[in-house]
Amino acid sequence: MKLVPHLLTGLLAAMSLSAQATDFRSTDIHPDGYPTVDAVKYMGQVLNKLSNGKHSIKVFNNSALGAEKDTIEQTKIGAIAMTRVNIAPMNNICPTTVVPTMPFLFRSKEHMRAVLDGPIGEEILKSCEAQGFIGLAYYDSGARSMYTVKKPIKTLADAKGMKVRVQQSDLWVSLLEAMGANATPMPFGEVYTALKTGLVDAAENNYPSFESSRHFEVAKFYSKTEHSMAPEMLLFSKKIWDGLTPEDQKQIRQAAKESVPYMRKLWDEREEKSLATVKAAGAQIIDVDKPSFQAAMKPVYDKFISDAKLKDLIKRIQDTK
Ligand code: BDP
Repeated sequence: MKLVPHLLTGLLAAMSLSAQATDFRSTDIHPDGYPTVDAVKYMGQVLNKLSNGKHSIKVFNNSALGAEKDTIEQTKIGAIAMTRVNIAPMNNICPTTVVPTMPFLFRSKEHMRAVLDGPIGEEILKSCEAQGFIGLAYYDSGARSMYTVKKPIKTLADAKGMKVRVQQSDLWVSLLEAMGANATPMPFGEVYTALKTGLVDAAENNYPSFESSRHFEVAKFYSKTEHSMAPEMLLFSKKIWDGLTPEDQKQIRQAAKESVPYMRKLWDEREEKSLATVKAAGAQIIDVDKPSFQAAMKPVYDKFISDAKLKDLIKRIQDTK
């Protein structure tokens, strides 16, 4: 008779433990070995340690659960716990995310990191909560530049009339239109075929994505416009978050933060490696007349940095040393 209550208590304890212990599902469009994917895996290890084995993260990479627009939606409704995406597909959803996406805003990698690590970065992450996302961290994404199939871009005039793939964001459409190009928004996974079949003449990205996606095989002219340093974001589902204990939440935040320096180290190494790989494969790295591109961006600022709050954020970023 005495055994029964003990058994029951043990059983109940086991049940409640297993009800709380979670393997959080996270997504990425990149393959294994890409810095974003490996950094989220690392975050999972840190979380597992911090939670004494209670929590871990399972990464579904290679667009296994869909393109970024889809995984953002799945995160919002709580079908998945976390998604690592570029900030661009959040532009239409969470208005302040246009700020770090703006063309020629950051002066350098160091400037970008200083801004995103500080109160401005925090403020922008926080602003996505109202739309159902807990912004945990930013990851690096380097500088994005144009690459073309047929002829190199050297000046702004060369971009005129080109069909250019962009991310699914109104800001990105305007940015390319300001260069005189025709913007075609589409998911990353479709770009290789679009370049190969001539559906688009060009795309734009950083070295690691240009290399890892093998776009360099079809678009050999990489023109260093370095027009945006739109970072990556780590977004957690608010719906799932609200059901976690404050302790869980603290551990997840800490694990995400700890994965940032790890990611940056991988990123810096990968940028160099990717550049070497594409060059060895015959890609041409071309210097451009950058001021002509910069000067063309005024309409993009006029259109997207319209209210006082966004103007203030831009000013504070420019003033950050
Ligand atoms: C890469 C980002 C990825 C985006 C992709 C794109 O890492 O999140 O999906 O660009 O252009 O640099 O869509």
